[in-house]
Amino acid sequence: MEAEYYTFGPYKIHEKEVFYTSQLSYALVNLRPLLPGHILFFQDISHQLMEDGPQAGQTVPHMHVHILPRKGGDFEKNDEIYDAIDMKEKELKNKLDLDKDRKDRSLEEMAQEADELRKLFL
Ligand code: AMW
Repeated sequence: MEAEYYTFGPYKIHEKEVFYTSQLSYALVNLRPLLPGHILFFQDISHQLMEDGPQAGQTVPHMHVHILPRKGGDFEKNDEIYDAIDMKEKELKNKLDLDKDRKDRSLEEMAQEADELRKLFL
């Protein structure tokens, strides 16, 4: 059977990366998570209600919400996570060297995480 793909801006998202769907929403694991469990969520109503587009710091032109599970001490200064999301390609890249370990994950690795998360919605 042919795999189903979802659209995320210019990207094709393999169904194995998607762990939750409803009539108006879907959620997928991240190709380059900033923290373990960093996932992306899409909901049909969100673009009417929320900040969208490059002005909101988007790099992928498709309305989405980041969900990042936080742990004490994951960032030296708690709110640096927001800078990491907004400016990861710029100043913080040198300061925190966040992208050093940020490599594209394989479909297998993402599918494994999505399988685990999917169980939460059974
Ligand atoms: W933005 O800067 O648009 O708010 O965030 C885009 C997010 O999408 C980043 O966290 C990035 O790692 C993630 N991402 C980009 N391409 C893919 C993909 N093909 N599959 C899953 N996540 C992706």
